[in-house]
Amino acid sequence: MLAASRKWRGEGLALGLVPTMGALHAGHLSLVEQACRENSRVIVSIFVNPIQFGPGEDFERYPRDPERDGELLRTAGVHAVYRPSLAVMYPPGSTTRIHVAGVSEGLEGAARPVHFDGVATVVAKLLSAVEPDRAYFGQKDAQQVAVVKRLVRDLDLPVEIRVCPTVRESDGLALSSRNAYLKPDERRAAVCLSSALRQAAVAYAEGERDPERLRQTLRTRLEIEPLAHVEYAEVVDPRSFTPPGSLAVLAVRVGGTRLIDNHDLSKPFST
Ligand code: PAJ
Repeated sequence: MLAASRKWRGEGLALGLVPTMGALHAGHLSLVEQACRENSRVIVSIFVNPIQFGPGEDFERYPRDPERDGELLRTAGVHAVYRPSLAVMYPPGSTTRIHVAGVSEGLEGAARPVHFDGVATVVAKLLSAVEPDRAYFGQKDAQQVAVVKRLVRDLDLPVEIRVCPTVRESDGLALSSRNAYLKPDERRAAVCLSSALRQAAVAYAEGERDPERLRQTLRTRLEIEPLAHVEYAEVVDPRSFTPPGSLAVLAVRVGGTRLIDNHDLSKPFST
């Protein structure tokens, strides 16, 4: 366990953990703010986790800006930043991986086969190092939330998983470290994700429940955007990540950048 965690737990202080891969933006900071409201002490972890990136994905070029991240976290009032090295997280000979069967296998899991084993493994390790009372995750990565909740339940991990709403730009684009890859015309095209979710939420509010027609509403909006290539656009159950349900989930390539977004269609879409 981290020394800071041991001290604070010993003093009976409620401890929150916000796991991140750095390149922090207002989405991450909203998790930090909620954690600061709900706990006496907050630890943010920054670790670009190699095992959740597949071959040919963006591990090497993933944005890294440790100084700026540190400054933002100091200003936000975080009590400690945990930046484990690769050698601490995965010493030579460490081969164990956690596979959360079922919920991790469709959609993102199908598109990125090693991704959720890498996420589940690193989240379990971070929870074990920090032993927080609460850990904070963004709804932006809805399937990650479902995988982490299943992991915590199945392994009886003594932590409460808190889920925070998606923070968006004023035109609706969900904040993401990967938005930095978008060229100006791609940035304009990227609004098609939130726009598709908004249109599907309007259809749902008007009474549409047919999963195929809701799916078609999403696809029709995405496919009019020439720079966008749809990987998946589905309406699923938020726990199992299989149809039927009311959670619209999207993965779209805009130019060379893969973007994901989601929205619970039973709620109005607001930015
Ligand atoms: P990362 O992509 O850095 O995201 C850290 C946390 O911030 C995640 O819980 C993510 O859902 C949340 N987040 C990202 N964009 C957001 C937005 N626009 N609004 C609200 N929350 C947002 O997700 C990971 O890192 C990693 O997989 C990790 C959990 C750290 C394991 O390596």
